[in-house]
Amino acid sequence: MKEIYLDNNATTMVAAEVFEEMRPYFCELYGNPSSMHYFGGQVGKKLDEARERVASLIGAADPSEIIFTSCGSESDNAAIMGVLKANPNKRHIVTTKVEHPAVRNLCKHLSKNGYFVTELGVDKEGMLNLDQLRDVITEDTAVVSIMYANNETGVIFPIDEIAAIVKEKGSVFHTDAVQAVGKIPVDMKSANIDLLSLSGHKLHAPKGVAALYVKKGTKYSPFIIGGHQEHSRRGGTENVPSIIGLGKACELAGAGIEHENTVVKGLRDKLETELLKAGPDAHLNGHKIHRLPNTTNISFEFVEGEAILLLLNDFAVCASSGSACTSGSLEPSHVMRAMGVPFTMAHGSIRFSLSRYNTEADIDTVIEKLPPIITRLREISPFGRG
Ligand code: C6P
Repeated sequence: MKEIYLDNNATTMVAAEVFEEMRPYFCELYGNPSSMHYFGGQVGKKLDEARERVASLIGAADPSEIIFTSCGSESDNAAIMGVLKANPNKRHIVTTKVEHPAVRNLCKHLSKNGYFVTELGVDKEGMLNLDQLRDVITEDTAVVSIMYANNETGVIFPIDEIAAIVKEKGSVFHTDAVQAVGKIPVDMKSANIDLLSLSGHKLHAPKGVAALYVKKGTKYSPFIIGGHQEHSRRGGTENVPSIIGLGKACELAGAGIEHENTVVKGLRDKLETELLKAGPDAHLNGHKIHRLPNTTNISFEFVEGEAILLLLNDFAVCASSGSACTSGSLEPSHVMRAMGVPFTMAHGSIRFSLSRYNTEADIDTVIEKLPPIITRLREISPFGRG
């Protein structure tokens, strides 16, 4: 049985074109891009091309603003730590209650180590109150780190407005755009974003490669200290094949962004509309409009999300109950809690995240198979409704 993969916010398939572009850089063109000889030099040129392709996708003014890293989590850590190290007199960080653990747990760690962290809440649709943001930024605020789009619900924050507020208040703005880049247009020229994180495996590049954008002029100290790689902003020999893959994936994503926001969104909307018809106890989590085109998060009240996923497995349907790195936890996700989703709903929340490789037949299978699963589980529900 071929899998119906609807967990693309967890990770994506490497695109065939990406794999082909990477292939020569394992066994043939394996030189070190920092080497003086011609053999390394040709790899260095390909690295420059990848940097240009990443810069182009996010509208960076200059490719030198892109630093390659090992994962989205490293990009997030490097952004926050890099700004804190460069601004040692400031001790305040502003973030939100719905960030990915790469930001949230780092901020928790920092709050136990001499920093003061303000976590902004969200409303029941997962949206921020921008007046509150304006109120909490002080002269002591070293960095504001707010995600572009939420990995569990797909909710998109008004990043341009947020960046403008942070600028007006004189602080530095980082956004975790790991889920946004490649799915919606992201443009560094039109926004006052100082630092932005993205990750390869969310946009059909391999796992283990990512990038951090640092706008020219931003005070930043390297997080990984080592050699002169990445213009002395990230030590360590570059993961050449994967970076080349990331470059190609960014080129494909730029060309495919319209498809994402028409065809993929159309499939997502069909799935969502039909599943919400499954009964009055099915609810959408997150803002109906301000959302990534590929993501829907639906709660099936009085049913365990993990049980739904297990039964979907029988039909090779792959989805998730939240983010991959917290799966297996019995607690409702921090995102559902922050949105005030009641316990009986938060426990039955399922994230479906699509990609350009999904077909109408995939969606039709889920629409056919899922409602009877919900009915069956409700009959044996431990939550008192059957
Ligand atoms: N979220 C999810 O299932 P890595 O995996 O380190 O390249 O990226 C981490 C990361 C950072 N920020 C956001 C918004 C993310 O969604 C992720 C990865 C996956 O939601 C795996 S936990």
